[in-house]
Amino acid sequence: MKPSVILYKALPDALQQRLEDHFTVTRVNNLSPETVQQHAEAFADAVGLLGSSEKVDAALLEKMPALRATSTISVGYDNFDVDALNARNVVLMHTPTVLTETVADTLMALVLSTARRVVEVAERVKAGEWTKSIGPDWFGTDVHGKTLGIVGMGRIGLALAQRAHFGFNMPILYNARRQHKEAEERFNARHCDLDTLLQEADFVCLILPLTDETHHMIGKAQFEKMKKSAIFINAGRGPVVDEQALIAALKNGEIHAAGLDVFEQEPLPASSELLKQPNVVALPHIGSATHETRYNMAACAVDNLIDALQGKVDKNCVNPQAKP
Ligand code: 8YV
Repeated sequence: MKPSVILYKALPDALQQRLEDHFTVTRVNNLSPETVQQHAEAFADAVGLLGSSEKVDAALLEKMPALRATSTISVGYDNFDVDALNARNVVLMHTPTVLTETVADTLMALVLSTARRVVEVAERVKAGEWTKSIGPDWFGTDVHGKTLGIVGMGRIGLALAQRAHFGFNMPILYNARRQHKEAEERFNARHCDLDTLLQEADFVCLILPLTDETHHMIGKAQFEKMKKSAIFINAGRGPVVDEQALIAALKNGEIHAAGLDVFEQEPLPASSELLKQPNVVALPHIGSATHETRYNMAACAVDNLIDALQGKVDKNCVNPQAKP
């Protein structure tokens, strides 16, 4: 008999097959209490859990006494209660490397589209507003040669620094808990405290995970320190930013523009004030959303689950001490 797992996200056929080669798979649409109730026996028997974005907390783990490994199709895992997993010796696997370059591309897209007002002017062309010539009201600001501030120098920050340094000749400031030798040696990045970065950067790019420490780390006081010409970019997690303070900073002209892939509430409500600001580019959390990368993330997550349930937690494991 194959061990049982719960799958709560659609997988490409080949990956679903790979999973089924190893496990008896129960496919559910979500992890709501109703779904768990409906499939109570499968949840009780499952040794593995695979999917993304849903909350995995102590209440769910109560219903899954046999669980030994969870595998998320994402690098972020703020939706998991890691303490609750540790208390039950359940490992959590994630996909930290396969999406790095794609998310860095998305960050660069936000930098370019906000500075050059790509979305706004393209919409004006579609609306038939392009007459014979265009004037300064269509102009943006330069990206090349401007100072890029990166808050959070992890894998994605490093990939962004590479693009900015080689592709756009941008001086780079970064704020991180530790100095990053590679970023400094390869991309000439300069480590500094957050206030210095906020004061000096033309682009402030946030690529931080959501933790108790980073929640609302950027708020009114931080926006006040930024240049009036600063462009603020966030592609980490929405709640790292106090969104009301961001809206106020945009409305009051304390910063110039914002490019956002993540929000405090997702999906972003259509009534959000952010959508009323002409100088905001809002994306629907598509940082890693390319065909290639989403496939690779799902493949990595399937392999991670297979590995974890064979006791292999030497890579991609958040809490290897909870060895199953
Ligand atoms: C995922 C992400 O697309 O990996 C992450 O942490 O935010 C995105 O790449 C998202 O979690 C949905 O799977």
